[in-house]
Amino acid sequence: MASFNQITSGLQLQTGIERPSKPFLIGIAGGTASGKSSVCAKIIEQLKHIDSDGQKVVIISQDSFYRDLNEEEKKKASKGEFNFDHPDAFDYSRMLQALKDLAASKSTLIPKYNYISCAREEGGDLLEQPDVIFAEGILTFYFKEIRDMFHMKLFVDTDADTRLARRVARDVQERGRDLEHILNQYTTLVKPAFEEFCLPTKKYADVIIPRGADNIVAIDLIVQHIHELLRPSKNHFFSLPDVSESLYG
Ligand code: UZR
Ligand code: MG
Repeated sequence: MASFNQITSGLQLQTGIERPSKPFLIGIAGGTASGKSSVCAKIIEQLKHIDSDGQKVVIISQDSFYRDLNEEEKKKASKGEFNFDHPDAFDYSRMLQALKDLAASKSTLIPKYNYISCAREEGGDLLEQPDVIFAEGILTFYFKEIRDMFHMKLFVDTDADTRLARRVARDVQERGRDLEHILNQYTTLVKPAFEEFCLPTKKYADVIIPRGADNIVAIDLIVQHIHELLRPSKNHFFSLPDVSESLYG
């Protein structure tokens, strides 16, 4: 397997290559287990069907940008006492840099995060000049510099009980946790952090999607809109229509 350094040095060779048009960045936020990844997957699936130009579409997850923990923090994490829902848990500058690279049509290396060991794995995924980037995560709209990079912002608004039910199932099946640990972490850390840091970012969304991936009408409308924006014949790819003009003009 290639080491981190080998991949990053490959990356440096790549980073000088510029594409003529800029990629389109879509941010997707929402509480834990709200269905952010499923909404992205459904939008991408539908876009594939109607887009004959074959745009290169990728999803990046804020979870990939959890920062490395020190020994004390690792001990806390193993007891379910480290707050992964707090903005400080993320390597904000690394995520910003990755988005800046992609926005400038440069390749970038996305780190790989392991939920079971709660640590970054060696290497990462090299993303090469996508046309459309979906960036999803609980706090994607929290950091202003990251938030301001998105051409479109979606907030997935799923009821808290539905989210908790899904979170329990997912953490047991995929992340090897027991019920007591999950519920304790949810009530002491996940829920308060959602209310303090994630929910207030809903106001930045262009579109709020109730019920998440089940909301096929909202997803249809968003797909149509993205398709329109991406059509090569349209000049407003990067200058979205002026709202005041379209409302009152
Ligand atoms: P989504 N998370 C973990 O459970 N373990 C980790 O090592 C890293 C993250 C959780 C995190 C957050 N919180 O609620 C969730 N905790 O992943 C975000 N505790 O992922 O948006 O897919 O639910
Ligand atoms: Mg997720």
